Amino acid sequence: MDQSQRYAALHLNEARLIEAGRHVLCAYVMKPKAGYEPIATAAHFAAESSTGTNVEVSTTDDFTRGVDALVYEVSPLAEGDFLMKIAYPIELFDRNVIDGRAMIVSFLTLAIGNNQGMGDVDYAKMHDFWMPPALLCQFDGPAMNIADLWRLLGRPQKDGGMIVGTIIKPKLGLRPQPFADACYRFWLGGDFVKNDEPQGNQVFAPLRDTITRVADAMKRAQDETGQTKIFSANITADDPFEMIRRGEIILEIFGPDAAHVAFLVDGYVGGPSAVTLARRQFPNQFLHYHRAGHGAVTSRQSKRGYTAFVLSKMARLQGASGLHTGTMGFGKMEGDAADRAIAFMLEQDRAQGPYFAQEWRGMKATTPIVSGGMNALRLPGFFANLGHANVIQTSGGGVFGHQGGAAAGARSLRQAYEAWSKGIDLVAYAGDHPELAQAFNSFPTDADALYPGWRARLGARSAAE
Ligand code: CAP
Ligand code: MG
Repeated sequence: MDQSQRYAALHLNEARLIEAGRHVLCAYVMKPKAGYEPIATAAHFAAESSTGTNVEVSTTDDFTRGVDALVYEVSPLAEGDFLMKIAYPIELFDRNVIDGRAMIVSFLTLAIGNNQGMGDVDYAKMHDFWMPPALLCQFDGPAMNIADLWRLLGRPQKDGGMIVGTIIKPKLGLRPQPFADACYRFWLGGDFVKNDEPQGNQVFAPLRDTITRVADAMKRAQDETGQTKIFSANITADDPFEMIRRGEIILEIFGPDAAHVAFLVDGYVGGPSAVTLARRQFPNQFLHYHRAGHGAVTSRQSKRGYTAFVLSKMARLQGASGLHTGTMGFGKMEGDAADRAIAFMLEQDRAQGPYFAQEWRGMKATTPIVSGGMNALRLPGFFANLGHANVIQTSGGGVFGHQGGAAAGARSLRQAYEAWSKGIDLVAYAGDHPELAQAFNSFPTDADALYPGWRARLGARSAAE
């Protein structure tokens, strides 16, 4: 059934829709299945994503029609794809009974819901969306971000610079004491330690035992260095009550150092409920959104779902204090330099997306967390691309694969940040910073690729390190 008469409104003007602010606008790249007409397919997509189904139903009334999602653009792209833009009336979106606030699950259920498996759509992937002020203000947004961590670390609240972080590796398999020892050793040189995304309450590392030893390691490292240290503890679980209990246990164990604890949530696999639970149950803890698994839908190889850019906008709306934003082609995960647009969308009050400019109207920024195959050698290129270093950077292999051990690995990251901040060539800076010099020897393949001739320039020193 062709529903374009009802659900296609190609006369609508986007600028006017934005000015009116009564619709969420979504941009998709869509391909109709062979034999299906693009506008009719788009109209069916909008119907299934709002007030319709595949046939007219007798119960539809004028009010229903008044909240139809409307396709307002269908433009041909390459290879049979179409840019499809849909305007969703804000009335469609579900609101909490407890406080009237908006929710991401409703946004996803409509805008990336049944429409992901329709018989007439080969694929459709959301590349951007625009949230109007009337609904934007109904999302929690972040309670805290990097500024709160800089305050803890005694740094300026603005441009406080890179927070030197690590992920305890191996990803799994450390019992409580070796885990705590790894934390302690890193904290002698670094600021921020996180659980790796699957670490929690494994039988060989019970959470209470591990966290007790980590809290002790934090105390000793703080005493030894005179500096505040931070731990990002994974509280992700299927059961929300388990998540709450884990958070409570962790804060209780850290006691006077509880303010130095962030809560890590695997936000993609845990889903929006897990993110909002952490945001609302523990508003005084930095909410560390790890996105493990997101590649299933965000990868460039996936033509369905939504992009990493869209994931990031949803994370800020939900209140992530920090979000993994990838390494923009400088690390081991998928991504490229243009992904800096994700960081800008998270940290600025107005940023341009692929299709929409978004005003955040004072909603707190979400801090980019940079992770994935990084080490000291890769940092300068990353910062040059991003244009700043006000991020949390976590290197696992880049620290625990450093020849000098974890503390030296941490120092090499900080030295790389210092060199970049001062505009000093990394090899030159390594000349009088031994831990950085050791990083060249620890990661020679990267060194050769990024700094040709480094061996001669570092001289005997690098060989002896
Ligand atoms: C990095 C990491 C991160 C991924 C996440 C890992 O370890 O801990 O979880 O980088 O990717 O498990 O691989 P390394 P992203 O530093 O040892 O690579 O930040 O892109 O979501
Ligand atoms: Mg990890």
